[in-house]
Amino acid sequence: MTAESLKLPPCTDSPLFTRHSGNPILSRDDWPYPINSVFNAAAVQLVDGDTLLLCRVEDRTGLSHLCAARSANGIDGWRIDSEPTLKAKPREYPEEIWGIEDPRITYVPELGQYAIAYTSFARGGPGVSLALTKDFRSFERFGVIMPPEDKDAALLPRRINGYWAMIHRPVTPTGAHMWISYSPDLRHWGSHKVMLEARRGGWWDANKIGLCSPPIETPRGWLAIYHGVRQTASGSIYRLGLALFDLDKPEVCLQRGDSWMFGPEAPYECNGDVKNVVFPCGQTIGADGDTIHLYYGAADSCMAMATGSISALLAWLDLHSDSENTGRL
Ligand code: BMA
Repeated sequence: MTAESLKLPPCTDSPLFTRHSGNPILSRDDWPYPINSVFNAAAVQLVDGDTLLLCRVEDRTGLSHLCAARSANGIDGWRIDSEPTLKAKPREYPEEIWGIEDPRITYVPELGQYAIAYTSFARGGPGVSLALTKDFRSFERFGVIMPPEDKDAALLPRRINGYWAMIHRPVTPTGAHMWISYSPDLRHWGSHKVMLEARRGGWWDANKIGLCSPPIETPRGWLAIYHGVRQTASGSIYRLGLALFDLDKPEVCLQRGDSWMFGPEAPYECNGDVKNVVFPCGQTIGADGDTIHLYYGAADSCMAMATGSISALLAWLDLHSDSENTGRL
């Protein structure tokens, strides 16, 4: 039963993101080859101004690969690669035998390359793999950098105190929390630290949390949109929350929103292969340096876009912080 089918008015107390009127912006009917669904795309603005979405595409075997779609305005006129852009290579990388999923892209100025952190899926469960690319046509693959069970990873765009920093979401006996790990070379990872914990109990983000799009660097800190999962008698609900982390010590949470600020309400978010899911893996920032174009998978079936503002998100955090659950206590 959705808000739509109950004829409830849409929730109006969270106007932080406005859905594009043309949503969904990409769905399986747009694809140049037969697929089941397209969702959970990474996003980046290329130097020529095009928006590139690196989409998770599930074919009709049920397994996923990644496929690039480019557009001049980030909304329509998508030029979609005629075949998969990045596919599992299970002979070389057996940890990808069940496909690759949910990428996040970070442009790394020091390397002059894009880093793609993605989920590789195999019998041992999901793990985090890494690849570098200059052009989204050829890729340098690093294989698994965080063993199962782990996912929802993104690289920070610059070194922190000399080390690369990767946010990820391992599942440990204490739960599914966000961690950060450091590396001198992008291959060997250590100094693992918990960044943010699932809140448990009745909270909207009680059961699992994970990073959405790569964090946005602001003068006040790394601004991170994360997903929170609440398990209910009729399934999981995936909603979005906000947290701010220290620029020089990103494992330190400075502020964490109390309520969710975006959740499944539109029909394409409430109905699909997996109901009640909004799942962003990327955003682009407008020329004003403030507007966020948030790209998100909806109901594990299609891609949608919503627009927000960095300054409005920071102002909201000041009004809605939950000081007891930043992780600093
Ligand atoms: C998560 C991931 C996402 C998916 C979501 C909802 O665990 O697997 O790819 O969108 O579940 O099914």
